[in-house]
Amino acid sequence: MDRIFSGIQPSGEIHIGNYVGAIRNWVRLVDRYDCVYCVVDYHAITIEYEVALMQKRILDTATILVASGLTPDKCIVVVQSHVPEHTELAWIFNCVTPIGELERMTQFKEKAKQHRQNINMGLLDYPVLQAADILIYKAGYVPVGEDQIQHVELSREIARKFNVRFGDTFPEPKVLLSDAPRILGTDGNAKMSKSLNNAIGLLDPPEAIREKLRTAATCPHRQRRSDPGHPEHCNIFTMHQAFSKPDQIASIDRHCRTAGIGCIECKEILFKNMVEEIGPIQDRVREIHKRPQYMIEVLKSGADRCKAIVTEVMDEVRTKIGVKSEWMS
Ligand code: AQP
Repeated sequence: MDRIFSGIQPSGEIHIGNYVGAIRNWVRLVDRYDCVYCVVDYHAITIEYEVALMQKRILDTATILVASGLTPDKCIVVVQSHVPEHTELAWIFNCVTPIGELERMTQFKEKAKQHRQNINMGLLDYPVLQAADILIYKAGYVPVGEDQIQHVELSREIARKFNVRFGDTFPEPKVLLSDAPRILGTDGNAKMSKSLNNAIGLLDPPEAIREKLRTAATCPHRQRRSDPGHPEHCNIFTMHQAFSKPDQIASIDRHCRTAGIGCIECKEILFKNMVEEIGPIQDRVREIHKRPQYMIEVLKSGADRCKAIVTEVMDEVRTKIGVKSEWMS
């Protein structure tokens, strides 16, 4: 089976953009691929964060993955810092990655604007660590949201540069997009993000979700109930495409265009469908919380299973780049 790798940062509350853009797709892939899904905590320290909250965020993020269906019988769930070989390989990749490639990354430019007081090397180097995360498992496919396409393309380039310099070692990983690769925030402007105040949390209680949807931006061209809407310009419609059934989507599309349905009614249908889908995940999170030892076992066994893979790959890499001293083993 081909291998898949993807990661998620424990940088805040996981939201429905993370869910439909990544996690739900990850679940759909476990039967066809050998999957490694990672809570990328070393990526999350590239921005300001609360040290005291980090352990909880790591566990909460991993719990959501398992509760969404990524159970250890189907895939590996692991924490990045539990497998230090990721950062070792990132250092080696640093030495084949041109700085200019990193400076042109859209996410770096955006994060640098967002965090002007803390533009650190980690922020610039983020995609190199991401390339190491993927390539240390020799993963062929990386299921991500649209915002991560550029980074996965850079991992292909890093793999190519390493292979040319040191001999064929790594595959060139390909992006797998979900059917909802870009969900905007409730502001209808920016990508839904953990760090912007525009997200619907996957674990938000139903009433909080209803309230966030009530005030969420809709089609900007529709000012009054009687105005025909343009679903292609409406983030609520994008969310319908992610959460509603095909016949409902078609009906909303038709009735919105003719002003046959108002935004309030449209949002209520979305609310019901959203809660129907994420409610069972919230229930499973509550169940897992009753057995805290369970997540510890999942993550310890995840790290053990990854160790077996990465030890072999790092041995090959150290040999190829000429730093392996036989007399040390
Ligand atoms: N709005 C989104 N729509 C679709 N997919 C999304 N993803 C993130 N936001 C959306 C996808 O979720 C996966 C995990 O993302 P991440 O946590 O590693 O980092 P991110 O993309 O930076 O997510 P956030 O929420 O925007 O976090 P912050 O605010 O901390 O930067 C990825 O596959 C991503 O594409």
